[in-house]
Amino acid sequence: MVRMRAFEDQSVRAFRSGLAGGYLHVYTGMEATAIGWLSSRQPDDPIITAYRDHAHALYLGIDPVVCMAEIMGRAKGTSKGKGGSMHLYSADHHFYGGWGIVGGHTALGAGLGFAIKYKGGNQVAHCFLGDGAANAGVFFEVMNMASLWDLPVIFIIENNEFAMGTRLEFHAADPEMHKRAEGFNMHHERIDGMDVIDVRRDAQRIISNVRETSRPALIEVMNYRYAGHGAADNDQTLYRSQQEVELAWKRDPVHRLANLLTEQYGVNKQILEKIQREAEEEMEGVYDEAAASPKPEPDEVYSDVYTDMQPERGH
Ligand SMILES: Cc1ncc(C[n+]2csc(CCOP(=O)(O)OP(=O)(O)O)c2C)c(N)n1
Repeated sequence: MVRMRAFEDQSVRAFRSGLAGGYLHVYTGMEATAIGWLSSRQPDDPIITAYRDHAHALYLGIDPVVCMAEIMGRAKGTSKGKGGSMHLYSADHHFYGGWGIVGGHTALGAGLGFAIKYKGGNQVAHCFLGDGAANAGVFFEVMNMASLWDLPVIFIIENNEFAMGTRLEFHAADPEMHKRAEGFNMHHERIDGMDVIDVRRDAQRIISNVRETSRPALIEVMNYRYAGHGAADNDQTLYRSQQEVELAWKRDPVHRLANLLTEQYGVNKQILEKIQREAEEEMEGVYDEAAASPKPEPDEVYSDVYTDMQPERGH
């Protein structure tokens, strides 16, 4: 968790220094969800998420330098520097993005589930989405098809209480979003996403059930977004108070785990401080290495595109 948070601090630094092109959204405060959930997956389970994707990529083992290089638009980035923060990707790590179109990737999540079933595998597809994305029309079609076709896919709504500049109560007719699965005859539940141990326990139970039955599920994980929507969201007073954010920090998953370790397992606080320091130093190094790495060659713009656009071929 502390590595992810330190990485996010450095990614914001990259954005503010003008080294990160495009937009950037951090996962700070939500770490227990990705870690608790992904620690319960089978290593070859396919994973897909939206644009708040740094933490998932790191947890799945993608080199932080390669992730930071992508954020900075460098040649060694996961997508050769063409995707940026929202488009981290690594098929080798079973990580299928990183998507910017809100809700659109849920159809790809169902597709990952379909592929598993078609090939007769025993994997489960994990599709993370935001609470705002759960309002997109496509998601209702996706839930219907996933259930109708018995796809082994879990839709994990990371409910951080906000969708860009609006709050849950203002955008969801029923703020208990997991209940939407009822209309599609699909298992659903809401779980606490601020305690990494609890998330892991719940995820293990839910994932093994989906793996056994090949029936999809909709899980709403409650957490909180501490930072603005994106790195350029500087005026949050339109949708929340400072006091609310301060209260949420009291539930911080990193502090919660630290308290558990010190109070129940007798771990020395100095050890935790050392881990924290090492994570910060590591990510400062990641920033420097990515910033020093080369930019893509101009010709690279023509590769990995759908059509043949080589200028020498007259297109
Ligand atoms: C189809 C589409 N509509 C609108 C947007 C603009 N947009 C970007 S993020 C966002 C809010 C999404 O909120 P949520 O799904 O809750 O994710 P969070 O940012 O909280 O992780 C919107 C509306 C978009 N990217 N795609």
